[in-house]
Amino acid sequence: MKESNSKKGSNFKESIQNNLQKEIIVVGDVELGAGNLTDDFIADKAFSEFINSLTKRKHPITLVCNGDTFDFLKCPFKDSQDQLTYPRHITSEISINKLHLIAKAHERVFTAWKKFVKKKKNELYFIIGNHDHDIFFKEVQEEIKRLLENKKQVHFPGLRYNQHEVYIEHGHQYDFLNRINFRNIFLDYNQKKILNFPWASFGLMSSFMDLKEEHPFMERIVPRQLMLSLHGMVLRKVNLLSLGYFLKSLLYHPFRYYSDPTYNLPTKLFGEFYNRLKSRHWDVDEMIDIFRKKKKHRKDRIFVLGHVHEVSIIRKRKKVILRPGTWRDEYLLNSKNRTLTPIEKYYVQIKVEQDEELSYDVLSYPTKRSVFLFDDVRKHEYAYMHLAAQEEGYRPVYY
Ligand SMILES: [Mn+2]
Repeated sequence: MKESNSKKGSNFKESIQNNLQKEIIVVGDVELGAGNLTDDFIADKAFSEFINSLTKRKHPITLVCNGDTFDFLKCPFKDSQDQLTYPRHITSEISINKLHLIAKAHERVFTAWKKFVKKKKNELYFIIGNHDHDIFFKEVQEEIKRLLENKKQVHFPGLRYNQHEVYIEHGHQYDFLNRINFRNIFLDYNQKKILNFPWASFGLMSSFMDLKEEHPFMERIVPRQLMLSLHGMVLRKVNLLSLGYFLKSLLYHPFRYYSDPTYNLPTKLFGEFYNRLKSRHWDVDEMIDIFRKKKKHRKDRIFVLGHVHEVSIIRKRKKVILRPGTWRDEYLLNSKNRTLTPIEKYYVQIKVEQDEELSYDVLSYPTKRSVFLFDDVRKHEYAYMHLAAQEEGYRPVYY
């Protein structure tokens, strides 16, 4: 991907100003958390400056946050004794409690969004991803609007944005482990409405949060398999927890928690598991293929997907699939010299002309970060959590 030059961009903007109807900007997988050890977002300075730069542009801007904007899944809940816990039964009250922790930990971002929608020409969209299913609660949507002090220009279109032949979706519906049953978004539990998460998300919340707090940096490293191959202890813990959760889901939970619908046996999912094991079919890039097959007949021209944290432009005939990657803190591990290079932040830019003509690009938003050494980080994970936050100009709340 080519580096963008913001100066050049603004000249270009002025020269085509007359024809430009609006600009659609898409960011994905921002993953704002509570500012604790399970929160992987530290780019507050860069992200808020980026939003502020959009606010300053003269033409109308539609900013689409394409799912997993909020990391509700890994975000703790603060109980009445001020303890941080990870409950499994998520009511709208619990989601709003989490939202308040997120808004406090990332005030700069909320302030930037608030200023962005103060301009009447701008629109802000939040699409739902697998980390922010909590947005399905109308109460959560209302609370976000209240925090951003705007009712009219803050939108929650559900799973997708689809205007001007532009189709934007997070993409977890093409990932068999994380997709949701759209007909059963909520469950009834003790006369309360709670979120019905995919089996993998329930497992993450109830089994993996201790490990994440113990090794908060390791999960920021990709490729994950390579990281695990260099960190035997984390590999063993992940394997043990996964196997444990799998077996418990199968043999224990359905009986122990018979009346709790969040422990229902995911028979369909296990069927798919079994088929995949049999055919050794675990292609990582298959999401795009599934997406293509399902959306083949759509008339849209530009598709934007997130979820897998990849940056790419894939053209086929007159259509294009764009992926702007993630804004959370992530590192690429080099197997030869065992260095960790911070992954750059990207966004999708789509220009809609007066005659509905479209043009697009995937651009980087440059930040200054240094390269870490894997073996140092492995030894001093917490120290490097702080160092990374410091380099991004972020002050964590809880570590
Ligand atoms: Mn996702």
